[in-house]
Amino acid sequence: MRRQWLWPALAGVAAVAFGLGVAELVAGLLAPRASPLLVVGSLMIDLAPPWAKDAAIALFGTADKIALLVGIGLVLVALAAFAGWLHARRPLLARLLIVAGGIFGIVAAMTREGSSLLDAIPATVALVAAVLALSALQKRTPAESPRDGDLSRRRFLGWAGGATAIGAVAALGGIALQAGARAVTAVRDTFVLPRAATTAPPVPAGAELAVDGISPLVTPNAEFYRIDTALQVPNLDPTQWSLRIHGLVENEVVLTWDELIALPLEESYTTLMCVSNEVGGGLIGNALWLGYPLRELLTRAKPAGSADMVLSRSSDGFTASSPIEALTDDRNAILAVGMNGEPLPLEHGFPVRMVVPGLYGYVSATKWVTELEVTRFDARTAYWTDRGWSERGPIKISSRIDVPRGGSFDAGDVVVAGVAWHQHTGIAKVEVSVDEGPWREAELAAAINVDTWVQWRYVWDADPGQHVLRVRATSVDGEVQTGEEQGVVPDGATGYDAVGIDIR
Ligand SMILES: Nc1nc2c(c(=O)[nH]1)N[C@H]1C(S)=C(S)[C@@H](COP(=O)(O)O)O[C@H]1N2
Ligand SMILES: [Mo]
Repeated sequence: MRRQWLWPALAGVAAVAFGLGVAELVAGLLAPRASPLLVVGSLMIDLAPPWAKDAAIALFGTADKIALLVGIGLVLVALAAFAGWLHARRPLLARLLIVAGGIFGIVAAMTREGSSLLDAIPATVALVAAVLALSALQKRTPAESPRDGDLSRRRFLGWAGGATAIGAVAALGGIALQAGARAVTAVRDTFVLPRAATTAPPVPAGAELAVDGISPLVTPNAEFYRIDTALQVPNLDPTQWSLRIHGLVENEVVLTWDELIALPLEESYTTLMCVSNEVGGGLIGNALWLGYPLRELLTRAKPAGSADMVLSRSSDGFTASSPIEALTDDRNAILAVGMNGEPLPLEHGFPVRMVVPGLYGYVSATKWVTELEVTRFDARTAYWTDRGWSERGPIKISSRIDVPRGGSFDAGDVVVAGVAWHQHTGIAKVEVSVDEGPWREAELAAAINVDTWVQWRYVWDADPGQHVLRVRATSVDGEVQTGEEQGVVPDGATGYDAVGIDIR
């Protein structure tokens, strides 16, 4: 009877060990920077008041981080034991306690710099696995009767020990998988971008309109959309990286990282966009890239006159087919190493990616790029073209209403604003129409260059009632955005972005 608290408490500890172990493995596979233990540790470091940090360093010196993790571990064991004890009495409360712990882990993961939705998965897995394991183990806590006690005790210890062992093995696997990603993160964090030999012309005054809720002219890296097929972000050590240019060329070229960053690098603003962006969607972003012109590298390789395509390949086997003229004409098609003043974030292609103004990402923006094969469209196909997407992907002229995105407003002046783009051509005009009425010209902000989106705004004198706003853009070469609706497959969506507004 004395031990009535012991078995449930052990069940709690084993269940939490199982859950966290499995979560480490999931983190290793899907989200190497979202190990629940480590993100909680990082959150504690962020939240700790300065005196606590000083005290920890005074007490533990350089072992302060180990001390923190050991401390978190002890608190976890205590909480897990308590949850187990509670589960034997008030199962619902115990589950709530574990769920609260899991949510704390999710918040910790999501508040890390550059986190994505994937980073919420490990802590979610931990909480679900721990709740299920705890219910299962609780049912097997030993009977107290002297006759069956011994056997059921041994059986319980087998189950609890088994769960803990599975957790431990999973955790070890997960930690091994995470190590590679952490090593590359460390390399990236200490890498200082070389200075640009050619800086981008300053952003013109008036390019950024002061409208609440409009897309920022330059998209912060943490908010930049991410699209790729990489379940695990490739971990490329820059010192091991090289780019091979081969195929229909006179000279095969191999470029190493040291050679690349020693070249005169150029800065340029380019707006990148995904072909899967629906009209009005968010798969578009503008950044200041730092890189070296692909044109120069291809000149070194001397492509054959018969070549009409460059198939770029990433370390994880993704391929994109770019028309060779887009990489050899005078546009800023680059091999990029920097994004908004930082080394490329891991998810955006560290250490090296391509950026080509005017082409959708799937035919040009290869991240973690390691190979360029100079070839022909009739000889090679690329990852997405094999899956039904168009062989060529020039970006279509388009525009988006950022504000208002619905809702209700008072009658009178309502500021409508957004962005418009036709990379490598440029936008000449943006117009707004209310309830399919006449198109009225909006105010167009200065453009950074023809490869970037441009902001616009329109002051609408709104009458009470339900209204629908539409926007359309006209490019510098006179092309007017079509209202004909087409889905994203096979070569990008068309149609007008439309927003319903209620005016009081
Ligand atoms: N290696 C690799 N590069 C890739 C992709 C990919 O799946 N793998 N996706 C492409 C697509 S479809 C787009 S839209 C852009 C997105 O780049 P971003 O994630 O930096 O915004 O990357 C391109 N480069
Ligand atoms: Mo894309």
